[in-house]
Amino acid sequence: MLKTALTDLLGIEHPILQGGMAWVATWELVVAVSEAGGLGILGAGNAPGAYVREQIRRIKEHTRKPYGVNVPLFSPYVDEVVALCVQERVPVFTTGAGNPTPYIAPLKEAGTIVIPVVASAALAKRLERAGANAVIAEGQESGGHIGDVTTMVLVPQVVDAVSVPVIAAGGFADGRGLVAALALGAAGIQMGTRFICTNECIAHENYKQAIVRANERSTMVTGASIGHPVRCLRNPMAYEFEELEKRKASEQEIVEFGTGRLRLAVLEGDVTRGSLMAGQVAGLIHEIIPAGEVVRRTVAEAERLLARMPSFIAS
Ligand code: TUI
Repeated sequence: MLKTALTDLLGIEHPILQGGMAWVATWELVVAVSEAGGLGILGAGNAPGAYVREQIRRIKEHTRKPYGVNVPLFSPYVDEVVALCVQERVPVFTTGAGNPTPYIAPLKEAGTIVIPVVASAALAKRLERAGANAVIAEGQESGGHIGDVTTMVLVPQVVDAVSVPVIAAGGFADGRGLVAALALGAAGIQMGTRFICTNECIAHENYKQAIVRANERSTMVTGASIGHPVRCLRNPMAYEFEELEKRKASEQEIVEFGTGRLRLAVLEGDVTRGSLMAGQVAGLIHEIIPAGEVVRRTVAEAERLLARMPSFIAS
């Protein structure tokens, strides 16, 4: 067992969070991760409150363990989703892609632990002052919407900037990564891409297999020109997106081109026209296994490595 400030804060057994991925992180995955002793996080994405409420109902039916809900702050339904998470007394709330300051106080008053994703030490500091209980420092290796600093340099700088627990994200898929994160001063890790390739994840088999086939150079970033950089696997959709950006198509044209692409990949398995959001760590993922197995293997490997560490000190 690994005990950190994160396992203490959340009342979980292992310092592992499952990223709240839009369309991908549904109640099935959340329940599997939380039941295994990590923290499963529902991806609200751009979904309306009614969808999120139904998903929370399913989670509560299937587990008594802590779980979380994630909302990207560009969702048109943020206010409605925050309000229902307050009503439902959701244990943990994480945010992405923006500054969640206005939402922190109402959530905390309902007893919810608030953990924003940050891509800079400056925002981490501001959000600690605004009351965040912990922060997730996410590097540019991640899949989906990203910042521009790598995990390796972001995590220790966020650790130095705040006193709340820091969770490292971006580039993690196994126990080696967990040990590295702890060495950088983090209290745990969040994994996204690794959890897509699990039996409980509802993503289409084609999406999972595309990740299994990928190597460390298989991703690219689309959308940077419109201020919405998204890392995804290279495919015809991503190259066409890149062409639009190169010929300086209007923002409206680019947004219209990108809309609905994630759903196409996740639900329909369209690996040509869909956006296969994934992190650079895709190259480390070689098989589809149960989500609980991801949690158990990651912790077991980290424990083995940590036990070996003292042998590196020369006497
Ligand atoms: O949120 C994410 N990743 C996401 S959200 C998402 S949803 C979606 N996107 C496209 C189509 C359909 C659905 C996909 N991927 N990660 C968390 C994250 N947050 N990464 C980086 C940031 C971030 C960046 C800048 C957080 C704060 C920030 O601050 C800027 C500011 O506003 O101060």
